[in-house]
Amino acid sequence: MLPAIYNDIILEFLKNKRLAAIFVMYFLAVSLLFVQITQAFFSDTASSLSNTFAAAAEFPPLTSAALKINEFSSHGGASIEWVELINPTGSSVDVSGWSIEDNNLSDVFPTVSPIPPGGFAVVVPNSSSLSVPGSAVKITLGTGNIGNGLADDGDRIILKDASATEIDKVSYGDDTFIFPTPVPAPGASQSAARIPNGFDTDSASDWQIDSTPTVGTTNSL
Ligand SMILES: [Ca+2]
Ligand SMILES: [Ca+2]
Ligand SMILES: [Ca+2]
Repeated sequence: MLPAIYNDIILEFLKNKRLAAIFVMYFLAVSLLFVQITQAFFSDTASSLSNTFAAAAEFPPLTSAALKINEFSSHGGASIEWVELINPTGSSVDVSGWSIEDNNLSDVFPTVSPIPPGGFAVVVPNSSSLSVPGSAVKITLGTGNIGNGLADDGDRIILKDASATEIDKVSYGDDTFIFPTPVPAPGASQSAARIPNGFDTDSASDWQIDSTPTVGTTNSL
């Protein structure tokens, strides 16, 4: 039971519409003042007295300043292996003279067309008969395999620019050279792919096994 005085106030409220209107206006004014003081209304990042709210962490980085190794297929003989690169930048990138290496050897890229903004390239060994979409730049190595071949059980792939600066790298299977817990080794007809496309936090968790590889096109599962 409410004390009698509250009953009186409620009764007075119901009888007196003017008093009710004043109360509602007072409530709105206090609410607006609160929003103005705290700046905590419709804002991505705001401080509200002792609390801080940040929305930015929920959004992954969309682009990077450099090319990425975006997908690779390593299972089976060296002649059917391939490595996909993505250019997530807003400018064309000429990878002529860049190199790719595994746990054993480095191969220099021949002269090729620049990779357009948002475009793909596919690195294949000299003996490859892989069909690559016309929209992707095909980089056929003149020196045999990708390194000494990408081992099925585990290996590493390192991309370097023409100045031998490391641009991106990944290790998979039993090769812990780059990641302490490497990307799982793809099986027959599988690839390992960055999901989402081009996503890079320098962690093996950026990668997933894809049973329907997307050579030269956008990764998706
Ligand atoms: Ca292999
Ligand atoms: Ca190798
Ligand atoms: Ca792909």
